[in-house]
Amino acid sequence: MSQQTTEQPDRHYIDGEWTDGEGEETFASENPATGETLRTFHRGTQSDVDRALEAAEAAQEEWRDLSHIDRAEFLWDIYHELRERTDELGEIVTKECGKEISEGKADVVEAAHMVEWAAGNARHPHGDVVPSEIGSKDAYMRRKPRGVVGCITPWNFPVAIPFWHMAVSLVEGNTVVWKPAEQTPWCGQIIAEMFEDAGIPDGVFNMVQGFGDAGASIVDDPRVDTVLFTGSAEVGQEVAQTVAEQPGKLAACEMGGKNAVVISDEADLDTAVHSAVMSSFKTTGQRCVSAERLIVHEDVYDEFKKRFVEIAENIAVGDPLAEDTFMGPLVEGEHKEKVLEYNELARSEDVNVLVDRDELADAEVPDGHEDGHWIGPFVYEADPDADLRCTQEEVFGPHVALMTYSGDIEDGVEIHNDTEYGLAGAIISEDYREINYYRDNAEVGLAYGNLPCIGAEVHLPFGGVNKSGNGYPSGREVIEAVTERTAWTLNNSKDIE
Ligand code: TXE
Repeated sequence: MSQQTTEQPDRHYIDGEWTDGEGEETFASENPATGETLRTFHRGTQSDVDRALEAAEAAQEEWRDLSHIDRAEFLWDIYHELRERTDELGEIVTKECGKEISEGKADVVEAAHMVEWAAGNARHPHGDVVPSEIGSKDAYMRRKPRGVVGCITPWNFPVAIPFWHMAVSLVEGNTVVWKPAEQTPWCGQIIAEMFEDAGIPDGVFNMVQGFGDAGASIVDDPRVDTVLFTGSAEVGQEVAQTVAEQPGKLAACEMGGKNAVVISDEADLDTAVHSAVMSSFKTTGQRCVSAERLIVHEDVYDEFKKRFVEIAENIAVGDPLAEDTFMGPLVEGEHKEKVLEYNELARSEDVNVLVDRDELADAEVPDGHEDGHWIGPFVYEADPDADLRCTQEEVFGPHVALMTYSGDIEDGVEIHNDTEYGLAGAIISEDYREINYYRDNAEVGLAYGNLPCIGAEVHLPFGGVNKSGNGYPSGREVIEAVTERTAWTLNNSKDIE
């Protein structure tokens, strides 16, 4: 890995070369647990994006002419590197985005899974042979690459999500221009180094570091055939609108949620408490599938509340590199402000606060970490019939509403679906009829039964419904956004039909 001195900020990777780019500005990546500057980077401009797109277009023809299997070879090298360097890279993920160390490593492992799946898929069938209406004809569907794919990724899975976007795109024969999140450029740097080490041909993979303006330049540019975006609902909607104005261009966006776990009176309470704690507090609530609403049947509510609150009061917040830490810091100061504002909003909306660890006691903050972006769980009871912003808007932190329902599972699922989002949700119940009802009626793209509302398997689709997204920028379905389908019919007889 390249070493950095403060005089030499890290660069963009464009057309097989490291470049400072055209801009004057640099920016820093910060360790959210300590506030220390980790590395500095050149900030990408529109002209850097322009050069990257030019390179990606120029590399298109040769890259698409390679076989899937040859293209996958580059990815296999990266797969092995991700596996061999999991501990080292996991530590960098933790240092840069603050998630606790086992999650930092899991981020790298998930990236390896995605790369393995995409590269392995090169040897699998890539279309359909279908019967023709006419006996003498062969009819089948072929896939072709769309061309240039623009990838815009967030900070919360800074290694896994970029590979979710890029691995399938590349194996299918597209070239890529990628902008990592501005909070996690070091992870971006390492991924670009991996592509360089794997010897990927010039221009096939390009990375421009920077902020939303560089992202917008990618989205706007007519040379981009598909945009893959994971991030906020606001930016995702902008991306979808811009792309809709350019005929022939596609966008697949995944934009978070206001996810819920329904806990039935038929639930095993140990499973329920474990699932709720993992769903709400893992990654300090900063997963797109994290649950901010727990909808509990009134018959088991008191017992559930007692156990959940006790854990939330005592959950270990601290140095994410320490093995006994459950929750690391929030990713940055600005994000902490946002979460605190939502906690304040909840108080002003007259909810009944049960756990309030907004400002951690000084004693809880580890030595040398006074400038970290610490926060503890905030848990409250809310009326599901009240129209509250705090139970409707995504907070992206350890901010959890407990709500009750009475009657049947239908009532619980009605509250579960009462949000504009639709990414993920879970049901905890021992009654298979309730589970089936939930599976068929929950308005989400990812549904979990008797499991925490977290986790993803790369060979499943990953995406939401309603305000949570359109298309699937991740998981196996990404192939639909990055390939064209040709319906091919071939006449095998001498008669012209
Ligand atoms: O997202 P942004 P941020 C949610 C979560 C979080 C909020 C804001 O609620 O609190 O979003 O997070 C790039 N055109 N999620 O600020 O701004 C940006 O540079 C093109 C949920 O990180 O959407 C970054 O690379 N690109 C989510 C990426 O978009 C633009 C995970 C995401 O940034 C752009 C992260 C523009 N106009 C946050 N503006 C999930 N789905 O899990 C910014 N970007």
